[in-house]
Amino acid sequence: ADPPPMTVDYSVYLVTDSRPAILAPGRRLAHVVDAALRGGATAVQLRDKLGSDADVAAQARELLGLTRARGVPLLINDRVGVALEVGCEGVHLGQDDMDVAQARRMLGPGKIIGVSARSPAEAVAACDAGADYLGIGTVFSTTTRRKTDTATILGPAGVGAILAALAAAGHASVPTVAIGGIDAANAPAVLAHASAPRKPLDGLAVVSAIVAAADPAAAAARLLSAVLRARVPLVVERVARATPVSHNMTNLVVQNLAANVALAVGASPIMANYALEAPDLAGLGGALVINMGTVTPEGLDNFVKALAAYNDAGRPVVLDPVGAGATAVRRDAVKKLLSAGTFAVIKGNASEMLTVHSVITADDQEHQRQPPREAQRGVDSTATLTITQRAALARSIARGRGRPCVAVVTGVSDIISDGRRTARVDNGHELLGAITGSGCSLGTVLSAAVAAYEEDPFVAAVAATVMFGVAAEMAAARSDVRGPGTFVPAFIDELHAVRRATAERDWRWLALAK
Ligand code: 3NM
Ligand code: MG
Repeated sequence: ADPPPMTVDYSVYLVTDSRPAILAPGRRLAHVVDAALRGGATAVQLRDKLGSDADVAAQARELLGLTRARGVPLLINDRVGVALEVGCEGVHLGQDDMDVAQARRMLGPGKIIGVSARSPAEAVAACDAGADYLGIGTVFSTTTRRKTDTATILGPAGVGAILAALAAAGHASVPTVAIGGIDAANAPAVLAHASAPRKPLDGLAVVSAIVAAADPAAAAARLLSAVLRARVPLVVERVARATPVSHNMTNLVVQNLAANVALAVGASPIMANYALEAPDLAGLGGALVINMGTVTPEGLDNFVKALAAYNDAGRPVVLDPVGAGATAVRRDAVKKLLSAGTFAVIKGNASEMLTVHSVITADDQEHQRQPPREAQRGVDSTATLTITQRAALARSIARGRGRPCVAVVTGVSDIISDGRRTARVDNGHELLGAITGSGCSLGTVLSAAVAAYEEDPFVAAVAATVMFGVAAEMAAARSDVRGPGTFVPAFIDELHAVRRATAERDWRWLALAK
């Protein structure tokens, strides 16, 4: 039997175009695709209307080497025979191309067949015929396609109407991407206004926004961040509805703030540092936060036992390696914890994450016990890494050593990576750095999000980070907030307000999100 079609992440769907008007002369398509994949493109379609089948097949083989290395599907536009010949993951068919049934007969059930749809009728018909996903367009006028091809400018509202029709026809589960004139600037509007309540878009398909970009990796990353951001309300709502247990083994300083933050987002906090309770608590279906803010031999032993209990129960664990590089004891604690079990999320500032990284990559040799080059004072972040370096750090930790996780490197810009996708969150406020326990309570929000949104811990982590940062901005903007002291209660209020607004589908607060 053929394997089932791979599960595809359509978030950022790159469609190629090698014509000089789009792909600047002197640039190679493979380089652009490689950069886009690095930036976060999650699917690729080779679209070449001009070349011979042999040329397209050769190009496809080169791109397949890149996409396969990243677990991303490669589809070919129109030319079913070429897709069959090179063995890529599927095809994309326009309304004038081969019909779905015939393509299915040629390709078999294991391949992905996408179809372009310009109207509710075309969309429903394509799903009835067995399309695996739809490209809905043209959203905005674009010069990438000839004018005669893009007679139907749908606008975000027109896309929304097609989505609503799909839901009404029982096709809500067929993934959809919008295409045509989309870029990082208009992506938020497309995602907000083109999504019917019961049928949100699964992603954005772009040609020029990536292929013609000066920096295709950055362009793909910006698009990915926009798509992920649009999923934030989903996660916020899920946390509030599921009221997941957030079991915190944390330091004395932050217990109260972290528990209040958990309550504000709708989670159910349990502050319990005694590991013998962990098996019972793990059975409640929540998540555990291990916060190294206070390390003692007894504490570390409790961490290790609780980690095992949550791993055994298949429940997520968040590691907050507070002050990881500050002392040899803490560095050893990180080492012990990383070898004792698996973490769904590891969150720390750049200094802490540099230490985590050095522990993951160390060869267990004595010279590796030297403190990391990045000087550390107390638990404050002193590392001054560029965004690119932070992204590389997050990606490398996320890939781990056979133990993948979601890595969150906090800072003015927070970087989140699962090794395959990397997002940047610019929300937050400097007052978060002026109070104690803000980073620790982000760990608590992360735990609630990964517990409630298990299907994608990366999306959960992005949502938690956005929600946290947006609430800080809203609190800091309040006229009753005059400094760190008044900020704390306002911050808890605003986290709670985000949750309430989400329940009422009043997502104006998302406009704050950068
Ligand atoms: N298909 P850009 S619009 C390939 O409407 C394609 O089905 C469309 O290019 C459709 O992102 C389009 O540069 C071109 O606007 C999209
Ligand atoms: Mg076509």
